[in-house]
Amino acid sequence: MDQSNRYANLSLAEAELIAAGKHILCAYQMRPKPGQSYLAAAAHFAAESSTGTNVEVSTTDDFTKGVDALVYAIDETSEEMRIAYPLELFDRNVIDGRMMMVSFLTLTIGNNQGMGDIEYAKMVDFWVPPEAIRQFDGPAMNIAELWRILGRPANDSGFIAGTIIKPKLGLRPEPFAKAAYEFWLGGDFIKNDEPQGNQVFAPLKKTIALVYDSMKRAMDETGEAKLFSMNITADDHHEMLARADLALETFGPDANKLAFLVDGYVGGPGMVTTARRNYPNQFLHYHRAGHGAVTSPSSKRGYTAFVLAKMARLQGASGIHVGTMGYGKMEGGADDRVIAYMIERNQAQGPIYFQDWYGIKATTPIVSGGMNALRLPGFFTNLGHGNIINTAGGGAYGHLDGPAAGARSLRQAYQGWKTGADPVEWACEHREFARAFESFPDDADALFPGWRDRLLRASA
Ligand code: CAP
Ligand code: MG
Repeated sequence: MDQSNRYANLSLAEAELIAAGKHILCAYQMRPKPGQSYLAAAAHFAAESSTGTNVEVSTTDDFTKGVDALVYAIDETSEEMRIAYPLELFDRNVIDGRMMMVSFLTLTIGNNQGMGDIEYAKMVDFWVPPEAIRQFDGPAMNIAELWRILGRPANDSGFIAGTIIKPKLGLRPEPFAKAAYEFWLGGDFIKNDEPQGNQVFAPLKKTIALVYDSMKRAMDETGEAKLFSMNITADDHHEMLARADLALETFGPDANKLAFLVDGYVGGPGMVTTARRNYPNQFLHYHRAGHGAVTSPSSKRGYTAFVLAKMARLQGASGIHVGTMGYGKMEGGADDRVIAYMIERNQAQGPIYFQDWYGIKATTPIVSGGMNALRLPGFFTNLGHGNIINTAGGGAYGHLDGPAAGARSLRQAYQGWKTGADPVEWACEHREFARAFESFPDDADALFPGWRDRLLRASA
């Protein structure tokens, strides 16, 4: 059934929709199944994503039609489709009237992901009007709070050297806490790896107490504040709260040095909001494990990593993993810097829409995945700054001289980049950075050909 006379209006001007601010606009890459008219398939997509189904129903009235989602632009050649969703469509909390991310997803990336007449559709960008931005929680805090705790100015205070306790699983409490202590002797920030929690071989109650002891000893020995991002991911809301409360009680006077990590993609919007609303004084660390199932360029459905990050800022993530923009081990490319710009700036141009965030707090880019000191300089140059949290697991625990040296090599990589120094020259004067070349020789050969002769000459 061709519903384009109801669910499409190609005369709608995007600029007017933006000026009016009464719709959330979504841009998709969409291909209909063979034999379908592009516009008819798009209209059916909009119907299924708002007020309709595959047939007319007798209960529809004029009000219903007034809140139809409308296809307002299509380009069959580039397979682009843009839909305007009236704000009235989205569910609101009964407790405080605010909007919820799960409703945005249920409508815009819901049933429309499995329709019989749609080959595939993937959201590549969306635009949120001021009214809707005000209706989401947004971040309670971000890297500025962490810089303050680290004793730095709250603006433009640069790189936070972090790691992930590795191996990913299999450490009992004592070796886990030892690994944390050793990194903290040289670095700032440690996160649980995304699956680490309350495994039977590392009961959280014992582990978190030992981790806090490690933090205190490292702070005493270095004279520096340290940060720990603890995983509170769990199916049960009450389990999340139990883990967070246990950690806050354990850290006591150092509770401000505790961030809470949530595996936000697999956990879903509810889990993110549980952390955001119950612990607004803790940095909310959004780990996106699993996102590749929909965000990978090989996936033609779902939404992109850019869309995921934008949703995370609306929901109130203090920081979210943005990938390594082609410099690490995960999928991604240099242009992914737009993901960082969209979450850290008050205004930014996305792939389709220009978004003004109207002053809500930024979400901090967290850069992780195969990173080490050698890969950082190119990353910083591509991004244009180092106001990020970097978590390098292999890059710290794979350093030949141990985690503390690995941590120092990360810090030195940033310091060298800030000065504009040639990395190999910088290595001649900075031992831990130099030893990263020997720790990760394949990277060194690929990134800095001829480094051995230059380093060895300098040390001769
Ligand atoms: C990195 C990491 C991170 C991924 C997340 C891992 O470890 O801990 O979870 O990088 O990817 O488990 O692989 P390494 P992203 O530093 O040892 O690679 O940040 O792209 O979501
Ligand atoms: Mg991990």
